[in-house]
Amino acid sequence: MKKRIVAGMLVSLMAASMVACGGASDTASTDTTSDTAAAETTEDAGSDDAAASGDLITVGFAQVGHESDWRTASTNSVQAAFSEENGYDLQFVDCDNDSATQIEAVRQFIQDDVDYIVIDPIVSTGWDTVLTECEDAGIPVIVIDRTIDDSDKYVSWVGSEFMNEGLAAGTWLKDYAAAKGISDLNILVIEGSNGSSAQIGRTDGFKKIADAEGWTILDSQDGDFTQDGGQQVMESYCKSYEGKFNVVVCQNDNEAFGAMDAMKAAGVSYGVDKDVILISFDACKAGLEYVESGDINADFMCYPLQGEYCADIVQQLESGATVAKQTFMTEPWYVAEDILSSITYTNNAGEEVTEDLVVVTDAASQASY
Ligand code: GZL
Repeated sequence: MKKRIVAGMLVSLMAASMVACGGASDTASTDTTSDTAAAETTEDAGSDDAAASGDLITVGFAQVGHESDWRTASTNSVQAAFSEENGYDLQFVDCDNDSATQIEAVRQFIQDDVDYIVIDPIVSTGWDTVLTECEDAGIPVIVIDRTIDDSDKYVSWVGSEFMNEGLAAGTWLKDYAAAKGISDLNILVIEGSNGSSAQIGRTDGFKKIADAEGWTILDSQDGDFTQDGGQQVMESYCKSYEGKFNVVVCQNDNEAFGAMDAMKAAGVSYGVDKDVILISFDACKAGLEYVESGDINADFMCYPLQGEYCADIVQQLESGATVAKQTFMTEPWYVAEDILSSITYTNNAGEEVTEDLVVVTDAASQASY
């Protein structure tokens, strides 16, 4: 029986708002695999009488850090979903982009005997040992956002298909350059935090198109998903590749903000019909405002508001339902100009997909996170 903190006030758990297994909203789709074992594990936790007693469900959340606008939106989403009035006692740890700190946080959650553990893994490997410890302790683990690639000892994952984000960006650049009559593409990439599944997927997806098209990627360095990182890498690029590049790919908006500052200081223009085509990922509000102004040519959304999906999974487990092993966010691709209406590419599942491009309006940028 898991220890639960009796609520200071009568709490109404979210069972009624629970999403049935396989249910998908307009920003998510689930795969067919499900995980019954975890539901049984949770039933063993005595969840049947918890709701009756109004106990809070204790959730330990080991968050990547606070490196970007995306991360802030992600943290706010999880904290809102796992609030006390929603029936939770959320133990939140900002792991400051440090993997050792993150593993330590998970071990502390085990010692604290929380009911559930939520992890946004800074890097995708090095997880099997501590996930085995969670399994041995009978604590279900839910992974959000980035993926864990060296262990499947978790109940469910909610996040994005990063490879498709990279494939979409490369496909858009191919079609955009053709439409603009630009035949020679010399590309600089500012990658996200090395070893994160977001960095791996966006890098590999974009490179697949680049290799197929014979593009030259002059350099690809780690900007750590931060504005400072993007600025420092771009300052170095402006010196090393002065006059030799006409495309910059930043693997998140905060890196793009830093890269813009560096290019401006170096006298390099960027955006629609400028020296450099600027591509970004995340599509946060500030990023889309730059797309709307034409400073960023295209911004590939990565949807951060995953807290409600994660809480729905907890509620499904609390009620003994089976849960989908994976829930994918569905994400629009934003562009500054309406010269292309859609892109068609073979996605990471081997399916040929055609996806609309969204020309950013004030409504779209202000509606973003
Ligand atoms: C992607 C997420 C990445 C964002 C960055 O899902 O993990 O980390 O793209 C964030 O903005 O820092």
